[in-house]
Amino acid sequence: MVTYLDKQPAIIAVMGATGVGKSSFINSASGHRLAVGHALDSCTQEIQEVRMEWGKEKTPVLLVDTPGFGGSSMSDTEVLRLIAKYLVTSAGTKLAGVIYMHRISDSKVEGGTRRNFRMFQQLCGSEHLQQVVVVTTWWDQVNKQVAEQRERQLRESEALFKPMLNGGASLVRHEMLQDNGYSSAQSVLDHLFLPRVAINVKLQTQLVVEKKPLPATDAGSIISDDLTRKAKQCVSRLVEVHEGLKRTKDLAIWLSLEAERKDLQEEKKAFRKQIKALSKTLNERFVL
Ligand SMILES: Nc1nc2c(ncn2[C@@H]2O[C@H](COP(=O)(O)OP(=O)(O)OP(=O)(O)O)[C@@H](O)[C@H]2O)c(=O)[nH]1
Ligand SMILES: [Mg+2]
Repeated sequence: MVTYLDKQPAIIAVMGATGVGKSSFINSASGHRLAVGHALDSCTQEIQEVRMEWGKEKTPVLLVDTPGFGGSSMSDTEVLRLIAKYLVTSAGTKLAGVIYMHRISDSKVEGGTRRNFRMFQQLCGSEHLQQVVVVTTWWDQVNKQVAEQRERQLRESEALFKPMLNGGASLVRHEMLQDNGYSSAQSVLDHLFLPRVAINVKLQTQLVVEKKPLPATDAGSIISDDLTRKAKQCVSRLVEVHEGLKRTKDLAIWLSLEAERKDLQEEKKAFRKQIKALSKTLNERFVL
């Protein structure tokens, strides 16, 4: 087991869907002023590193802010590529821990949220889960009883956090009401500093040791399978629309089908572009 040295910063990656509060959490923990989002659009578009010192021993820490999955201004492919590249180049060696943030104010855990979490699970793997903390945010926006009920569901659902928690991960709350969330953020970090070990996540092992291309890694294949499925759906709907255009004699129907055809062509182009971008990493060499 590798322990990190006092002089080397302990690297902690912060991940999660767009808008959950990753940059805000890093600001709370470190006193920095990273840009935070104002709209539904994703805010952070690059990997950002923030240095801070932790605890009485002033352990140097590098908090790594990542762009969120599920935003409209960056595709999941771009986000995963950035994270993958960081994990095998800049972070290079080992991580002190990984934080996954989830917004407790979301009334339903929908498909997109489940998918993001599945991707995160695949990125982490099932080893070293004691170095993973799932952090719930936005407690101030929900009635406490409702939020606690949701927290229980997150903890107990096999499709959500239960498998990771059983494997040793922690589920903790981050509340920003007092001292801009500073003490809450410090206690989140406590969960990662008690074991004092440094780890590689599964994505690093698959890219560096097993030399897999990104789309063939477990996290990459979630995106790649998803894109392929959506592209196929798009193509089969296009075939139906073409048939409809040939057959219809009704002008209003023809116009609406023609508008749909144009949209579908654009969608098809966008999926192809993303599939190409993900496969581009096939020829990339990630070097430690
Ligand atoms: N009410 C409330 N708002 C929060 C909380 N955490 C973050 N926010 C707000 O949510 C918005 C998005 O926060 P960010 O920190 O930019 O979220 P992010 O996860 O970094 O988002 P991306 O960079 O787009 O991935 C900002 O307006 C924050 O002020 C919270 O606990 N409660
Ligand atoms: Mg951000």
